[in-house]
Amino acid sequence: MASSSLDYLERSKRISSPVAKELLQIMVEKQSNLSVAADVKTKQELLELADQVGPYICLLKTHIDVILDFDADLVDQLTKLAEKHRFMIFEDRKFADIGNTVRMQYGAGIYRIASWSHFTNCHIIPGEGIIQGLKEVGAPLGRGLLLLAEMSTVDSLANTPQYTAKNVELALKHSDFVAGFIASRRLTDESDFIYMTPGVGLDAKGDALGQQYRSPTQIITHNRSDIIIVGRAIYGPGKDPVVEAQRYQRAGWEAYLARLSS
Ligand code: BMP
Repeated sequence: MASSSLDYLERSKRISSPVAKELLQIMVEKQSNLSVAADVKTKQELLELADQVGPYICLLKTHIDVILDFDADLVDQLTKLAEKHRFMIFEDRKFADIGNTVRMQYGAGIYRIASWSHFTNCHIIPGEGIIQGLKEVGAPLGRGLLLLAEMSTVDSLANTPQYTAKNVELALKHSDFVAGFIASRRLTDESDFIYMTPGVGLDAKGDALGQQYRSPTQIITHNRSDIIIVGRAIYGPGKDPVVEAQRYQRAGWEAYLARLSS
């Protein structure tokens, strides 16, 4: 049976990646396939937003290099909030360099991403070495990698069959570290991976810089992705993050239930 026809609970028992397993368990417990893309600029804003939306999400996605006043205490507090509300953390670093360089960028520097982020991601532009470099740092810590097999923007160069297929090939080869994909749709049933999709919105159709938004129904029910990643639609101007997080949690879960019954 194709893994996308199984429910999240059944998949959590079978999937090989330990972080994907834990994430699927959290999704079932909280009835949430919502990840909030917390693209805010200060430590206080990030912690406040994480605390507000924490009860409704399975995963918090960060761009930690955007934070003006980053310090180690931010990571400690984020980790405490993740435990309090039971969500995981995904630093959307989009590594793209040679293996030797990403090894340093992932494990060291100011951010020491591998020490606190359950998931991170990379482009496979440099070839297999980027996965090998990240794996040397992340695998011993029990972390998981997501490959950017597609992007949500209107003219993304990643959305070509050959490039996406190469992502699948490398994920299958490194399934001891690759937990899943950033993509708009399920890409393979050969092995189970977790699929996360940004560019999701119920109201706007896009932004002025090429972003495109599709509905949770399109992404979860029809495209068989697993997690919707929602940013500005939750905390943008005039939005109440709690109300919107609840709304997207509901929409994402209903889309999942519709998939199971289809
Ligand atoms: P928003 O919902 O506000 O458009 O934010 C989308 C988030 O997802 C951003 O953090 C962006 O970096 C990320 N993202 C994306 O939009 N498209 C992709 O293809 C990959 C991403 O990581």
